[in-house]
Amino acid sequence: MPAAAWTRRAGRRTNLGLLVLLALAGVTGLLAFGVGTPLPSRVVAVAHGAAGLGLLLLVPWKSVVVRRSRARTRGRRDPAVAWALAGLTALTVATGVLHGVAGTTVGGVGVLQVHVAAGVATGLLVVLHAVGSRQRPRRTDASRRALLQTGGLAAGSLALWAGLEGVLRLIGAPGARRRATGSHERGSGDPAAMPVTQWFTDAVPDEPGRTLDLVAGGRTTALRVAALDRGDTVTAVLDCTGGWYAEQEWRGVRLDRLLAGTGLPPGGSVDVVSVTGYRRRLPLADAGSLLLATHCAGERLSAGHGAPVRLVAPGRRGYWWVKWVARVEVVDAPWWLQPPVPLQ
Ligand code: HEM
Ligand SMILES: Nc1nc2c(c(=O)[nH]1)N[C@H]1C(S)=C(S)[C@@H](COP(=O)(O)O)O[C@H]1N2
Ligand SMILES: [Mo]
Repeated sequence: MPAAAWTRRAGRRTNLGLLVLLALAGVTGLLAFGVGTPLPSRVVAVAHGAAGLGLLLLVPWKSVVVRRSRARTRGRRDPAVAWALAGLTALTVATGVLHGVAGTTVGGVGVLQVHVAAGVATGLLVVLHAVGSRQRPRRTDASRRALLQTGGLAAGSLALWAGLEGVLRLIGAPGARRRATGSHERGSGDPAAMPVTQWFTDAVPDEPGRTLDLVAGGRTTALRVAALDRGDTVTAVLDCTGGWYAEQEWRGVRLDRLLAGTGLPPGGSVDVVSVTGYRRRLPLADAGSLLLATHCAGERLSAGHGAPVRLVAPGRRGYWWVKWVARVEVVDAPWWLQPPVPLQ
């Protein structure tokens, strides 16, 4: 079958377009885990959605490229990586959209977890595939036509994203009420209905701690947990990278109040360490907005939600909200000197 007239230009630039969109989707996907405040979250989520959906626009051209390449290299090139890449990309886009439309789990499977795993695998295969079929840039890539094509692809991708959002609103899908991060609401004001989630391999400890070690200025003070309920409250959204969020009223003690008078190093950080070993390091400059919480919605924390005390880190994604806190230590090292996400 001859290629339709409008796909005649399928070729090298189709591949470059796919590569750029995949790279953009990959980078913004990873960035999505790093941002939690409304505006940056929105910008990242829109760019991510548009880049991912934009891949679909290039499918007609790519299928022509594939047909030509098969005719040319019949039997000489093992297409296994290429087809695995196509399958994983389709799975990634499908689960991304499914999460947007339907919610966080389908049949007990976390849709976003599958999406992220497929996305990361896609990224690895793209590298393998692109190294095997390198496309050299040419002078004409900066031509007027190429610029128009790029602009058209960008506009089409954004239009596809906006169209999907419009459809969600029209049909009243749960996804129409997603937060800027893309997360769905679960159990706001009702901690019992809020999911209990662990980042990776961590588990609810059998023995919750009874004291919290405060290490600052070369001294360690063991604080009884009861002494941490000082009536400081904050209403904040816990937004898990698994794709759900809940707004709660948290109560306990603000970190700057807890640390007052301990002699804080300028530019220093604070390590918040769980009894399980799970830990995060945050800038001391943020202490005024951080809370060590013993209560949620007026009730003592449940074991799953971090009893007896957990960190509340407004504007940060859920993996910063260390549960079962056993130690708070002021350190000189910068906060970014740590793995970008927890390892357990
Ligand atoms: C290159 C691979 C990837 C592609 C093609 C892709 C594509 C997509 C698509 C099409 C959506 C739906 C957008 C929408 O409904 O507006 C989506 C959503 C999402 N993706 Fe990806 N993605 C990729 C990798 C990743 C990675 C590696 C992560 C995280 C580490 C990630 C995180 C997310 C999140 C959080 C959402 C939900 C955003 C929302 O609902 O607005 N993605 N992705
Ligand atoms: N010690 C510890 N704290 C943790 C985690 C963990 O695995 N271990 N998971 C984090 C993640 S990813 C999220 S989303 C929240 C979930 O809090 P919840 O279980 O109370 O809903 O806790 C955070 N605190
Ligand atoms: Mo999470």
